[in-house]
Amino acid sequence: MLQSHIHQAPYEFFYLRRISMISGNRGNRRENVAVGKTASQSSYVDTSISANNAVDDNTTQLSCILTATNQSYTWWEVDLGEQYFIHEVVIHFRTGWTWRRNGIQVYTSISPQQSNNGQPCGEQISGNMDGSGIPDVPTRTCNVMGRYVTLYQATYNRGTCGDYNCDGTTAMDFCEVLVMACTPNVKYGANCDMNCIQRKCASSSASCDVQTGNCGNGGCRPGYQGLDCTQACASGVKYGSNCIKPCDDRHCAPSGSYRSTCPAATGKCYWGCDPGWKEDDCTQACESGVKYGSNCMKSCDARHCAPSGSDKSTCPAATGKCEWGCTPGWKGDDCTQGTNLLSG
Ligand SMILES: [Ca+2]
Repeated sequence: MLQSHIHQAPYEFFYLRRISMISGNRGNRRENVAVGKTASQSSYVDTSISANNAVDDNTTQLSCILTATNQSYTWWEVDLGEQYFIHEVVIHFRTGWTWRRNGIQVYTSISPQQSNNGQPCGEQISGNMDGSGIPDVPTRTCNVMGRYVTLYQATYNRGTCGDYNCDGTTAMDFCEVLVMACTPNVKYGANCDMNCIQRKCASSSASCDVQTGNCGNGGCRPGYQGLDCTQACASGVKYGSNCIKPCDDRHCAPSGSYRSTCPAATGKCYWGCDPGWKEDDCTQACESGVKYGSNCMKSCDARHCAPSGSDKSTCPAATGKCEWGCTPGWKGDDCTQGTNLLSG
């Protein structure tokens, strides 16, 4: 079997060695975070064919890797340099060497593995030992945080051509491994299809959790809720930041028979507040004994209430009504109308 490798090398590697120096289209797949990272592998047939050929942004047949044949297992691993929320891994196999596919398992991990101990991404690449039934570009879904991506192969394979060229054993032979991750602070979600910029976070500089889009402690802009603040408040039911304020808790003044609507952001009452309440959403009571009336515009001290003995009248927030009537010269429930003015 060793003999066959020696014969095999010139035939198989001429193109790989020559083309591996050609640079790829770096930068045009912003979410493939494997491009340009550092790869290693368990064994080589020719060490001049770099493990990095599978992360050089060239998916063609002209820049590939090959682990050695006649091993009990082989692995290839890329270090992404930092942790990413890895959505999926896409493998571009060499199309002429299909018997080096069956049984490969994709793993992710936080620390280097170089084995089969990582977190599996979906099912094994599986079909027949000659590779029939296995696509040229399979995809495996991970949806997990990871820094390392490992392809591991311990399945003995063989092609059907009948000579040494069809020895597969546990060798792997692929041209590119794409590690599709959400671009940090740009996209989020399992499919990387959510845009951080479309969230309604309270702070424009809020972080963007790569899995959930969580806006962080700052919460949501008024009128929105949810971890990623993309869900509007239930119309006419809740309002405000994170939609925690019930519309029914407001004390809006009606306009005739019309009740105010409940704007999701502010909850503002269109026609002001019921007497005894203030602020745009009429949820704050007048300061007790100091102000009263609609929107708390009237001062308790400006009334001319008659005392009862040494007791001064209280100041009901809604009406400001004097309990024991007015001092001479004044009238009205809150004793703010001068009788002299009317008689003059
Ligand atoms: Ca490549």
